[in-house]
Amino acid sequence: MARRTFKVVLIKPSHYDADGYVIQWYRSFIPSNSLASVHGLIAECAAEKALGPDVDIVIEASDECNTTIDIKRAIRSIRAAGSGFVGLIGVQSNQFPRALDLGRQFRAAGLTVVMGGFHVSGCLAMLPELPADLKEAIDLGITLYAGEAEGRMSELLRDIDAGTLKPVYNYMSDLPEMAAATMPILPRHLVTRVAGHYSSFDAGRGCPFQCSFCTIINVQGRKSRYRTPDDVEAIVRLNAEQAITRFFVTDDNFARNKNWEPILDRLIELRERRGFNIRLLLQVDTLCHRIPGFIDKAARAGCTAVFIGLENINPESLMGTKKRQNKIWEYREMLQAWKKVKVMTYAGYILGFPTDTPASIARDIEIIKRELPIDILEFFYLTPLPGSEDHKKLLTRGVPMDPDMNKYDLEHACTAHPLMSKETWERVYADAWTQYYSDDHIERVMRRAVVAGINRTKLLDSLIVFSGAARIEGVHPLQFGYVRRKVRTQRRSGMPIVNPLVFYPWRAYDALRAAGRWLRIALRYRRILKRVVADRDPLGYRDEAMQPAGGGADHFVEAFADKIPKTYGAPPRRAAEPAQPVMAK
Ligand code: B12
Ligand code: SF4
Repeated sequence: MARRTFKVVLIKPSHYDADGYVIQWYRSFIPSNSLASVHGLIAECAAEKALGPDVDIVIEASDECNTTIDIKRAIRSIRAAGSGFVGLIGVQSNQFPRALDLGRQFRAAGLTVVMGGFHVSGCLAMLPELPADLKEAIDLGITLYAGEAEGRMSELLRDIDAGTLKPVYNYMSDLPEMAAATMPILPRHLVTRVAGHYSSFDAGRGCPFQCSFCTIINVQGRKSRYRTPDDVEAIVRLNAEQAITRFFVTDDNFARNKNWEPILDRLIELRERRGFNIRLLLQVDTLCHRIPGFIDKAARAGCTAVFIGLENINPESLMGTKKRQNKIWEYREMLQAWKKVKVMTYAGYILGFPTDTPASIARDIEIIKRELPIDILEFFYLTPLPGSEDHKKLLTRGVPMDPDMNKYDLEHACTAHPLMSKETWERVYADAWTQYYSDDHIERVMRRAVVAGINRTKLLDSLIVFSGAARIEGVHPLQFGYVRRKVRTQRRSGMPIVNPLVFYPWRAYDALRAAGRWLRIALRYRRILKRVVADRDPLGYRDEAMQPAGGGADHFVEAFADKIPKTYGAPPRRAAEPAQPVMAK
């Protein structure tokens, strides 16, 4: 039989900005683990000759956050091969409209298109019937893939090749084992499109907690599944062969991965005995400091930064969303424990819990600045993400939610708030960034970092990005990248393609204005750092957040004393001091 090629074009879609242009950068900030996972699975099918010995499976993968997709070229390449398909990878709800626009163009050219990711999986997991947007995709002839593809990718490829593809594949009730699962891996030329050349892997999936705003538990399950230390070592070695040793470990809560210790031990061994220059970004919970040895081992394994879902400091809000595991009286100790091992902390903070008001939010941010030694704070709207319990409840009760999925990016108000109008909530979100990233607080964070011995240049870069992304570029830092691109012809369907004579002058002005604003922030923060370092005794700096936890020093615990639940280890419940609203400066 003659040899033939089966061409696979994998695209991780981005989403649209307010003007309808694709959010895209010359270099993105964080790698896509969904793309690495699906790429790894198809590369395995290629190596195993899943479509027969005479068929070469050829993959071309792109992350739209850092690459402009040449749709015509992709169509030509699949047509030239004679067989193949387009995979729309890891499509989140906010990326669904963009994914649909891409899918529509490939379907118009008669190509096979398969879409997977959290929007499809979350909707199929939680909703009694397919929502209208998923029905639209099926009507266009796009196949929907719900659930994880480990152990079953070759089946899909064979269906495509044989022309027996189904409209929907639903594996939501069959979560694959992670031990010895296929490795997520991307070739070096794709990893280098991410700033700092970070790649990614998930050492486990699933989370035991039950936060009502979270989709993860309903898609990946509440039982943790995890890779073995051998698997993780193999992923690290495979990447190291292509000179990649920095990783974002995407477990939503690595501290709850039952294999965390042997995995970290193995990474420590690679780092300390075998000379691997490993760097890790981890996501952890607020109780990780209670796990003996966890923080020390994470630091020794190369962890330089952690993402922590702080979510809120008001116990009432945390209880309301079933985030019972977050105990505010532990926050300071936990943050100090990371500081002690020189690891930078990024904390997520959600705005718009039912009891939040502009005054309470402003007060709480001021308390955080003063009393918690957080380096970077990032804000999100409380959002009913499809796939979450919150979304399902609102839908069942008929509560209106924004029908535009492009807005489900945690940067838009998607449903009504009981105490704040949409406009007020939006103002509160914008003000939160300004309030936290005030110059006096930047100085405070840098002073604390100098005392802790945290890498100053890295911290300065992060402070610049997190301070400017939402305010200058209008995008959340998690979607940020370096050097913004806006492609005139890749606009949201239904929005007009602007005449080049209008578009390019507008774009030049837009880019120059943003560059000027970035430069101003960068210079200002550099001056602050210089001042901090030039201080006569920078190591002698002390403030409230650096005082030992407990012992009457954490005033914010007192402020919320009457709301603290009666659980084990909680400080005694008593009437709270009436908290004075502190307005943003
Ligand atoms: C790492 C991560 C990021 C990274 C990288 C994105 C990525 N997808 O890799 C960054 C930091 C950039 C990011 C950003 C955001 N993220 Co995010 N992120 C995650 C996280 C923690 C892990 C993603 C992952 O790697 N999962 C593992 C992979 C393997 O699972 P998967 O994508 O479902 O893919 C499997 C299957 O679905 C299937 N599959 C997927 N695609 C395809 C395609 C085909 C053809 C086939 C056959 C199969 C298939 O096979 C895969 C392997 O089994 C998830 C939570 C989670 N636990 O998954 C949130 C999550 C995906 N993010 C979410 C959100 C909301 C965002 C943001 C909007 C804001 C934010 N606060 O994080 C931004 C969006 C910006 C952007 N451009 O992506 C939500 C999405 C919810 C939803 N309903 O859409 C999640 C679920 C977390 C949550 N809060 O609930 N994120
Ligand atoms: S928000 Fe985090 S801690 Fe809560 S259920 Fe989801 S993954 Fe687990």
